[in-house]
Amino acid sequence: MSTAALNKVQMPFKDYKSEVPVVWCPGCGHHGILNGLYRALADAGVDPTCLVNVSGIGCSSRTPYFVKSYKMHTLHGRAGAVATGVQLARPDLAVVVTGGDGDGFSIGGGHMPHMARKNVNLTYILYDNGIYGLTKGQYSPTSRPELKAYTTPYGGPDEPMNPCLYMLTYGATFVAQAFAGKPKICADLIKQALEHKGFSYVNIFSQCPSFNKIDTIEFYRDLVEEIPAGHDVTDIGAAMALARRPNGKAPMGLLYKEEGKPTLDEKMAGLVQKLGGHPDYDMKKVINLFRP
Ligand SMILES: Cc1ncc(C[n+]2csc(CCOP(=O)(O)OP(=O)(O)O)c2C)c(N)n1
Ligand SMILES: [Mg+2]
Repeated sequence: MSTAALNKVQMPFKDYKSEVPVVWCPGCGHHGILNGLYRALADAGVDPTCLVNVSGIGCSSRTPYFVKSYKMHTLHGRAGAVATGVQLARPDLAVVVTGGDGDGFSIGGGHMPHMARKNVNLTYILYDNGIYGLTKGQYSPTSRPELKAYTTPYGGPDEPMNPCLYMLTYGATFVAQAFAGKPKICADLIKQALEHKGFSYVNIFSQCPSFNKIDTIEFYRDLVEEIPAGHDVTDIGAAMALARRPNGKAPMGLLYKEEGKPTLDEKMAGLVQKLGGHPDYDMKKVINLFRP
C-alpha cells in the first residue's frame, strides 16, 4: 500500500506497541517479525490513527492486539477479503494484513491470488513457520515432507508450496522475503512494502520451537541467502528464477517491484466516474446505507 499521502508522525518504534502483552512462546520467530513491523511503522512515520491492521486466526493473527492501530481480528482465512473491503471503503487509510501460512494458504488460499491480480492497495505480511502453531502443530502448505506433526506422524506426502513464486505468478506488484532472525532486514522490507503503491507481499520465515522441530532458527539461517546486489527488481523473469531457489537457497530481500500499475481502488473510482457517480456504484454512498 502507499503511505505517501497519509499523515506522517515521528514516533519512536516502542510507541507502536499497544498495552496488550505479547503472548507468544519464548523463542518464537513471530517476536522478531513484530519488532520488524514496529520499526518499519516508525521509519515510515505511519500515524497509528491512519492504520488498520487486519488478521484472521492463528498465533501470527494475534498481531493486531500488539500494534497501536485500528484493528479487525476476523475469521480464519478471511483476513484478505475483509482487508480488501476496508481498503476500498477507506482508501485514505493504510491497511496491513498479518497472518500465518495456514491462514493465508490453507483456508484462505482462495483469496490470495485475487488480492495480487486485482492489485489491492494493501500490505500482506505472512509469518511462515511451516505449521499451524495456534492449534498446536498440524502440517501446513509450507511444511516440508520430513515434518512429523500430529496430522502427519510419518511425515507428509506433499511438496511444500512456494509463496513468493505463487505471488509473482498472480501479478503481485511487490514481493519480498525475509527471516525473523534478521529483524532489521524485516523492518527494511516491510517499510518498503508500506511505501509501495499496490499489493505488497512480504513472506517471512519464522521458527516455531514449540511445534515445528525441524524448521529451527539454524535451519532458516542456513536456508536464506541475501539477494545479490545486481538483481534487477523490475525483471519478473529474474525474480521468478530466484524464487525457484535454483541453488536450494531461499532468496532474502526484494525480489520484484512493479510501479505504476493501477490499484483496485483507483480502478473502482474510475468506474464510478465513468458511470457519472451513480449512487449504486458509489462505494461510500453504498456503505453509508448500512451505517446505523
Ligand atoms: C473455520 C476454522 N477452521 C479451523 C480453525 C482452527 N485453526 C485456528 S488457527 C489455525 C491455523 C493457524 O496456523 P497459521 O495460520 O499458520 O498461524 P500460526 O499459528 O502458525 O501463526 C487453525 C486451523 C478455526 N479457528 N476456524
Ligand atoms: Mg503457521
